Amino acid sequence: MGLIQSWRWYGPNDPVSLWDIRQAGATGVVSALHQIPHGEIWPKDQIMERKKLIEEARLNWVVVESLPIHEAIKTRNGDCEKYLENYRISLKNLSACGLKTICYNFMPVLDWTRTDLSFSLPNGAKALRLDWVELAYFDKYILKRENIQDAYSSEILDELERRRHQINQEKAAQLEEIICMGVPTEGSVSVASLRESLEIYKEIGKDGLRNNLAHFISSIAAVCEEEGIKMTIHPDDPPFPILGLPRIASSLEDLTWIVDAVDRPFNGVCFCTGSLGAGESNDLPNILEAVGNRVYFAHLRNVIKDSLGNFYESDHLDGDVDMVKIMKILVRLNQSSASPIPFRPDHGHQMLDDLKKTTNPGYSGIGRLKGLAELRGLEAGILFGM
Ligand code: DNO
Repeated sequence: MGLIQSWRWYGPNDPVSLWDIRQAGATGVVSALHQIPHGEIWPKDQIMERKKLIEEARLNWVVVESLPIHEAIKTRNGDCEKYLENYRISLKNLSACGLKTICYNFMPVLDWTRTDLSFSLPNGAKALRLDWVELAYFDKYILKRENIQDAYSSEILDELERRRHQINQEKAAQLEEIICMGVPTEGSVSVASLRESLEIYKEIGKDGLRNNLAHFISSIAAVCEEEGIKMTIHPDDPPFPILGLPRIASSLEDLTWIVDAVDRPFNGVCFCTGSLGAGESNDLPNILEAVGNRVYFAHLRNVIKDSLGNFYESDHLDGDVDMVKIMKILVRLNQSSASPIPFRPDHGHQMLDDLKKTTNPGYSGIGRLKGLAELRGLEAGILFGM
């Protein structure tokens, strides 16, 4: 039994079509109803409509990514119970439509964060990149957060002083747009609301956020177990506290804390090699071995870091993540899993004809096709050699 080779599809507005996905060789689709505001109930008819579109192209909707967690749940404010109830209803509706694997994240306010969405590689392709100096620039001069010196190394702060005059207004506006962007189709946050959220999360801190996550998982446990749903938490991307926001899904210690907090099989992990791979001290094969029996979904991509911790997204098989080792472990986990584990090439370079197109950042067709082709070749080679 092989892994399910999958592909993220943003829905009918995605410039990459379902037929492109079929041509790329994926069989599974990972999708979400991005048009529904965070926290609102996903109605059965809209879920079925999406499912029908996917099945008409003879593909299977294998993972819901994401069923987003409303901020009221993350911060456990007065509206928390209302949104938990909505979440449970959405889960039941998804399950009634046959959707049983759900991906979510518990990152405060912002989903993944980068500072450059078109970093030029030596071969002319473009990649996503995070530059700590640019992030510190946003933090200090746009967000205007005070006392940021503890949040960055002295090398980064020195570099910031050296480089800050090179960052003109246009570059600063671009940085603000990129950092405040969440999932493109779900809208951005404003700097003002980000400031307010920072205050709220300062009070909550890491322990508070962990407790709120445990509360969330416990509150959906009964529904997940009745319905046979598997929840998979996506790691923090990048796996460091950014802009003073607490992080709780960044390391081996975090992920084991999460699976132990509600020690039931439904409480699982989306193993994202690119997110975890950006962490200096993360040993990915070790993490995958440790939480492997709870990994029900994988995002496979690679990163190359420099000595300051800056990183860019590299070719899927070529970077700091030992993808061969990871794939070997995944193939083994898959052999002992009750149902096949879906993986998707997570992000791809903007390359060839896609350099002339606008796609969702990281989600070009050709770059991901290349990633999928390499990854499925790797899997086949491992299976063949077994
Ligand atoms: C980025 C994605 C994330 C991911 C969510 C899961 O490209 O990996 O946006 O979908 O964090 O909730």
